Amino acid sequence: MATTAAPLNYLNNGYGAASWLLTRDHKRIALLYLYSITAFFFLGGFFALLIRLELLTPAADMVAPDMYNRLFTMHGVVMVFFFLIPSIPAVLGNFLIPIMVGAKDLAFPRINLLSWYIYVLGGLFTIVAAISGGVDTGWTFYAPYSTSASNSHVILAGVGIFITGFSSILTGLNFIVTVHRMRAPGLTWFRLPLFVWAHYATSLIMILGTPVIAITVLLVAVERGLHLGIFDPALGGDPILFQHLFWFYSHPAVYIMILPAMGVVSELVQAFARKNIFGYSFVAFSSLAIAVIGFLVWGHHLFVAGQSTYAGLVFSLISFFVAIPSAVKVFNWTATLYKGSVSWDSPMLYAFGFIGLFTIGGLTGLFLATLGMDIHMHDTYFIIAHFHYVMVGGAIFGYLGGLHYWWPKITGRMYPEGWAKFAALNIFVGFNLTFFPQFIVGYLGMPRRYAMYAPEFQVYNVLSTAGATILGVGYLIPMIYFAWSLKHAPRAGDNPWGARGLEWEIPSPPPTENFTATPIVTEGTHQYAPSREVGIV
Ligand code: HEM
Ligand SMILES: [Cu+2]
Repeated sequence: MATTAAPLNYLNNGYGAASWLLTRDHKRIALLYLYSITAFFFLGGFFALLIRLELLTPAADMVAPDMYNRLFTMHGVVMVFFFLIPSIPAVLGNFLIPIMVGAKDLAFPRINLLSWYIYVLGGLFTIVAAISGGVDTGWTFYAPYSTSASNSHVILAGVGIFITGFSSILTGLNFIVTVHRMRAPGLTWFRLPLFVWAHYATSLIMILGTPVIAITVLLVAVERGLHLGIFDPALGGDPILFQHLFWFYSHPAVYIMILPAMGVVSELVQAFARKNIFGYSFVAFSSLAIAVIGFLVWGHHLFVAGQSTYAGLVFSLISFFVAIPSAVKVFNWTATLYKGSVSWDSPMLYAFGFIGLFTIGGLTGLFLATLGMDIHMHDTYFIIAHFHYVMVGGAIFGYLGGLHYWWPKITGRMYPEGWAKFAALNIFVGFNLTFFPQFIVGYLGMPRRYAMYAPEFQVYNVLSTAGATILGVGYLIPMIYFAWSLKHAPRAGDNPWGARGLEWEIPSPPPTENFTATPIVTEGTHQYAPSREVGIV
């Protein structure tokens, strides 16, 4: 095979469908995920486009209200369960974690492949649900509407989410075992890259939280199909129980989305400021703290659901605590930048975007966690703006930053930096134009989830739709230059950024088994300067 100049790597080591569809190489599986989540991203984006077009005018004139309900539900379901939750862990985590710990693969390569198939199967159910008319309950599936009243494809979509949940659980399991058991000699816990710490914490949430959402959507399906009284009061059930179960997973799930992005930003800040992270152990432990405290705050979604005021106060207080480890990260990134020799390469632009936008998203989360404020703002566009600042401004910026940073490693090619900077700017401007007006219009009282609205809100909605158009173009540009780069861009070399870390010490693209010899680690893997090591393990 390897007769030509190109050395054997994971990409040219076997061609043909079977070598991909039956692969056990974590790097190939990462690419399988990359293709499939990208497809879901554009499907979810298509629904978003239709939502924004409908909202250009106050009347429900493009689609009927019932269709509108299906559009925003499918948008949420696809983006949350099939794009954001798998995005960074399944693509970048899968590709990088074994390399970052100095291993040949994840602990369970076959289970890794299985988790991709499970993901695809769950996705197919959801696509069938979408094609046959969609779901109209909102991504939150609130009962008893979902169990009794809705006549859309709740069971089909619910089963799709149930199945996909197992993919998440298996990925988390694989990461945890890999980090515990597969670290190279000398790679102690406190020498691990922060990207690995963030994924470790995320994996804990995946394993402990996902079973709860899985059983909850299954119970909705069971109640719908068999009329057992679980959530519907007319059958003797309790709808508030549904909300507790749903948010017990879905609040921690927001950290499944944001923690890996924080892991990416920690790497980017170090690489492009050429400095060791400020307060390594604080940043590492703040991931764990977020994972743990994140499980205790779900009640902030139930402030107006009939939960007792006392419970509301307690959940409000604990929600403030969860902001502390998030703030620790933001402060430590900022302190790392201080006096660093910062270069403004495109991945770093996303990191800067993340830091600013996540801060806005997190702080508005605190507004909402304030009991009295939330009573005014609940179910308005303020909520939509809040969570898009964290999910898009945070998670997607982290994902794109990471994809740009590691693209040369993954493919062996650079991408056109000028276009990359332009796209990053485009996305930043488009994003803010889309979602900032929603804070205002939400505060003014525009409720979420309606196809029509009062005419005085139109100007904000026109701004949002204009922004969404710019944002959409911004997302298409990287698609084009990434595809173009595969054949036409210059070769990247092993370490184009001059960055530290085991992944930059092996060839690009990496060989199938990552390392020719097991690396022996003698210092923190991401040391840009000699520094005191923390902890001895
Ligand atoms: C500083 C930490 C955060 C706090 C204190 C916080 C607080 C809140 C509160 C109180 C709500 C409920 C508002 C309501 O419905 O009345 C909410 C909604 C939401 N938040 Fe956050 N949040 C935080 C971070 C995040 C992050 C990091 C994400 C995602 C990556 C996120 C995603 C969401 C989503 C998706 C919703 C709306 C769910 C829905 O009703 O559809 N939040 N947040
Ligand atoms: Cu929450």
